[in-house]
Amino acid sequence: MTTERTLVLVKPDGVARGLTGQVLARIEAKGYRLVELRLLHAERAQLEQHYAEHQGKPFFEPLLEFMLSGPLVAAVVEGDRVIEGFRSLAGATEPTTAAPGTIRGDLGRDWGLAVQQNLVHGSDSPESAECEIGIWFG
Ligand code: D4T
Repeated sequence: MTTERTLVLVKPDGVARGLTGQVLARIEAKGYRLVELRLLHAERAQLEQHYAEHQGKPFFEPLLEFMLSGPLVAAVVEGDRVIEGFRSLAGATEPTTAAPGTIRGDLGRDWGLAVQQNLVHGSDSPESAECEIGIWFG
């Protein structure tokens, strides 16, 4: 059985730029199913948990400040191999080099800041997905 759930975030840059609809449309057009959806302001404690692996890295504080800078959209998305599939839709971390056709490649760019503003997040493994869905949806 390969049906999975993944945690997707439309980060504050995506919400501020009015791209939430386009991101969700790409997810739905691909054939995945939205099972939870929420617009919220993140709390610092949630982000410290969500980005625990990056604690101590130079971009950690700028990353938290960015993620606290405005509302974001959290979604649980379901489908066969959706964890891998959404990361493929999102494209590479760096929007400058992300492939055209991907969310980051089509809609993102480098802004010369201390942290990448790359529009979306998607869980990278079943373990991360379970943990992250707990962080954002309790
Ligand atoms: P997320 O986790 O936000 O979906 O993005 P990725 O999976 O593509 O990237 P990541 O976890 O490695 O990084 C988290 C977040 O930090 C920013 N970042 C990352 C950055 O500004 N500079 C860097 O060198 C790295 C590695 C981008 C995404």
